[in-house]
This record gives sequence, C-alpha cells and structure tokens, in this order.
Amino acid sequence: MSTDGLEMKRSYPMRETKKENAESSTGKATSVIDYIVQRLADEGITDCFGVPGDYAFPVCDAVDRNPKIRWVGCSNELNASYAADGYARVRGAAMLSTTYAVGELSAINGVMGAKAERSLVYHVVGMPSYQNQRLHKIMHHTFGDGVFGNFVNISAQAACCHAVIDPDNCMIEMERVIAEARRNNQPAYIVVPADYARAPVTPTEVSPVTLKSDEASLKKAVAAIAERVRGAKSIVAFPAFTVARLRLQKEARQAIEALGCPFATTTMEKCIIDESHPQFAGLYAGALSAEKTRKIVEDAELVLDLGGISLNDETTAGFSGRLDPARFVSIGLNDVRIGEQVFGNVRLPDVLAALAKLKSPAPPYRRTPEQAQPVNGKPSDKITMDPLYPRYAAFIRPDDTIVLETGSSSLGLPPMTLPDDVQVHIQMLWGSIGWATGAAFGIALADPNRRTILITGEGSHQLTANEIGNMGRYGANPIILVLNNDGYMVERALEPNPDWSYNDLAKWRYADLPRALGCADWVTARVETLGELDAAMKAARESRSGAYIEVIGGRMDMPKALAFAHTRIKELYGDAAV
Ligand SMILES: Cc1ncc(C[n+]2csc(CCOP(=O)(O)OP(=O)(O)O)c2C)c(N)n1
Ligand SMILES: [Mg+2]
Repeated sequence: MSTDGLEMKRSYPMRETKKENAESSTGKATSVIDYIVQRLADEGITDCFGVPGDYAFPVCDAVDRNPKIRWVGCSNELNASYAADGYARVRGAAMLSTTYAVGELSAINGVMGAKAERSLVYHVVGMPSYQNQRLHKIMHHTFGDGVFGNFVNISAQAACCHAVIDPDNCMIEMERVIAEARRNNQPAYIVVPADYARAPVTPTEVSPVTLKSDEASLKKAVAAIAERVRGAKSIVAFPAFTVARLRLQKEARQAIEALGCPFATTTMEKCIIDESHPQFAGLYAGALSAEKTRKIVEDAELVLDLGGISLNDETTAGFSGRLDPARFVSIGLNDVRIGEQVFGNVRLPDVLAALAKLKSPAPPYRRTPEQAQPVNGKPSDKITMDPLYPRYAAFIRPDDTIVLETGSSSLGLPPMTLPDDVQVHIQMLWGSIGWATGAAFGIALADPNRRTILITGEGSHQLTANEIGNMGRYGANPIILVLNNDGYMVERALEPNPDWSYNDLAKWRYADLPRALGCADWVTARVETLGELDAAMKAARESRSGAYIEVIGGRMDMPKALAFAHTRIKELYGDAAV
C-alpha cells in the first residue's frame, strides 16, 4: 500500500471528479461517498469487488466515476468477499461493496474468514436513507419492523472496527477505521445511508495516523528478546502468515539470516521464504513433520514466533506436536510476549528490523539439501495421489501463485518442496470451502504478472464455481486443477463410515463449465490417466487465456496426511466421535 497519503494532513472539500477527466470539476463539494472511495484509493486499492443494489447505488456510482478504482462485478457476495480477501493478501488491502442486509449478510462468511486470517478488507455497505430510517418506514431488505440497526451489528462482528458514516463524522471516522484496520490487518466495516452518501462531506482537518512503535517499549522488548537469544543454545524461527499479509517477507528473511538459526513453516506459511533457503528446516505439522524438522522445532530452547503463528488443530495435525509455550518469544503485529511479560505498542516491522541487527551465539544452521520428490508413473496409469502431487510440484514454476482449497488437496500438496519465488495462499484456520475459487479470482487480478494456479476438490468448487465467468470477463488467466474424486473425500476419511450419503455430490461435467460460463477461449480437459494429465498441463501452461483441467481421482485414494488424520479423530472431534 502506498503510505504517501498517510504523512500529509488532509483538508477538504476536494472537488468531485469525473472518470473521463480526473481534473475536471463540477464545482460541487465532494460527496461523502466520493470521499470514502477516494480515501480507499489513496490506500493503493485499484479494484472494488461487489454486487450492486439500490441502497448501494451511491457506492457503485462513486466507484464507477473514480478514475483510480475499477468496479469488479462478482456473481454473488460470498464470491466477492473471497475475491476481496485474496486480493488483499496480495496487495495489502481490498475494497468490497455490498448492499444492505441481503448483500452484506451473504458476504459475512467471507469477511469473517478475512478477520480470522488477518486480511484487510474494507467492506463498504449502502443502507436505507437516514430519512426513511428516522421515519421508521417499512423498507425492503428488512423485517418490516422499521428497525435498521440489527444487520449493522452483525456485519460489525466480521470486522475489527466499524463506522456508521454521516457527513459530519466522515473524515474523522475514515481515518479512525483505516488506522485500526491497518493496526490489526483485519476488515473494517463502513456503512453509509444512501442520502448521506450523496451529501457533501463536512470539511474537517484530519491527520492520518502513522503506525509507529513506542520507542521505550520497543527498546525494552528488543533487549528482552536479545537476552533470550543470547542465552539459548538452539533457536528456531517461525515466520508467521501475517508476515506475508504485511508483505514483510524480506524483513523476516533478513532477521532469520542475521540470527543464523533454522526456520520452519506451518502450512499456513508454505513458501513464505524460499524453500531452497539454506536455513529452511522444513514444514512443521506436529507428528506429520519430517523427523529432522520435528526435532529442530520441538527441541529448540527458543522458538521465535515472528508475527503470531496459528498453532491450531489443522496446522499441528490434531495437536500432535510437543511445543512448550514457555520456550516461545511471540512477536505479534503490535506487541511482544515473553512468558508473563508483554511489551505493548511495538510493531512487527520495527521488531524485525531490530532482530536483523542481533547475533546469536548458537551455531549457524545449514541444512543438507534434499532431492526433489521424483515424478513417477506410466502415461497409461490411472491418476492416483502418489504420482499426482509430485507432478503438480514439478509443474509449478517460479512466479506462480498457488491457491489451495481446504480438502484433500490442502493435505496433498504442502509436503512437496516447491520452487523459489512461488506464493501459496490457503485459508487454513477459517477453512471455508469454496474460498479458493473465489480468492483465486481476486489474486489473479491483484497481480496479473504472476500465473495463478487454483488447486481444488470438486466438492468445494461447487460452492463458488460460477465465479469462473467473471475470471474470463475480466481477463484473468488462471490454471484451474479440479480433483474430481466423486464426493467429499476428506469427510469420508474423517469418519468411521465413508459411505454416508451426505458426502456424495451431483455429478457435474466440470470440464464443460468454462464454456457454459462464457470462457469459450479457455483450454479445457478431463483427464483420467497420467499421460492425459501431462498433456493437459502442458497445454494449460502454453495457453494465454485461462485453463481448466478436471482430474479424475479415486473415490478413497487419499494423500498420506489424510490417512493419518483418520487415526486422530478423537483429538480432532472429542471422545464421542469414535
Ligand atoms: C463452507 C463450508 N461448508 C462445509 C465445510 C465442511 N467441509 C470441509 S472439507 C469438505 C469437503 C471437501 O471436498 P472436496 O472439495 O471434494 O475435496 P476432496 O477432499 O474430496 O478432495 C467439506 C464439506 C467447510 N469446511 N466449509
Ligand atoms: Mg472431492
């Protein structure tokens, strides 16, 4: 995000701008909604994902006439929220626009996911006019009770801060929510009555907040970390997913290089630093980790958590690891915690910069490079998981962005070593299926210089597959790999009975979807053998437009990690499940 705008004082009204000519002025003072949209554009946002609606017309109009932001129409609000989440992960922040109640409520699951996984989405909602609210009119998209605040309270739960905008509070509230959203890197909910949206904004002098550490607190925190580092015979660092959200990968790498210690990642941080890095100790997933990785992590005297890793049931393979919280130094976005000591008001970038100046007495770690996983199988072989994931890994290139869906795919691909300069996005904590298809759209638009590769199961894909139409419409050219294994395999694996009817699906003709959804120039294929898969992947790579490959897998053919999860049903779901 550009921070230029944050340093200067703002004194408005600006002039209303027209899309055709950014400089032209109608002579009218800036409207509330033009101000809001421009202020978000100042944050570096160039696309607004959403679905229009009458209460939101002022928002949509303002986006349409603002020369800095493009309207990106989505098939529904859930997809739009996923797309905005994906876009924010790449660009630092995103804008989502939905209409009152029916729209915003449909978006809520996606915005909640962005909150859980710290992705900064500005959710801007248009609501019935202040006049009609004041008169308690019976309006559409309400319960017909003249009450207008009940959905605001719900949407606000999906954000870290919110503001109900009027002309007088607009400028102050915008600075407040932007500062708070950036502080937490979580969504902000901005709701504006339609008549207020069109009213002129009240000029107010505001100073945008710059997020800086408290110097004294930072000094103390760094001294305390340095002491722990000096006293530790072995250290392991965990760069957290938040490092990627704040785009601090370089700073985290520099800190790790200065310390010379090994670093590990959980699946949420897959490829956050190149996996060829000599200090990379491997993927940590509790008992599912390689033995060497597990020893480095679990035996380390000091665990440096850089950004707040999420040791949840998914990243730890059902809490199967042995991690002692007393050994942790936890560096969050805004504080540092060491045992019972908390240093508040210190920012992650400042702590990382200070760590890059520390030296550790622990012997520097250099890993022994391993062989890449071999690509096996004959062209005539049916596609099974063993040869599938090494093939995907060999197919992935530097500059690719991988979007991984929850399901068997999110267990199959992560153990593969991937090339340098690959980005991986996964929604592992919130885990809402369908996310990856929607997010892939936002991710593809956020950085068209990288090739977006979506890897999803067909069951998840059914939730949001209609977004493919908009991928074609807006010129995104992802490669989509859909594993069709005749149902919700991950669920079949997590239950004693794999044959419950609720894990079956309608049998779609997946490879026909792009054509039906308006992407007639996409490369499409339905593949059953390894040879067909190889040929289709080659064609996909060569295609300048999108590509869609339906990969036919076995109904119960699962990656190793999933078979392991099957043995930990009790830890995952409690005694009653077994
Ligand atoms: C919104 C939502 N609904 C339901 C679930 C529960 N769920 C988790 S994984 C999954 C099935 C995924 O199946 P599929 O995408 O076909 O992947 P597979 O494991 O078969 O490869 C379901 C239903 C969820 N996580 N999110
Ligand atoms: Mg499936």
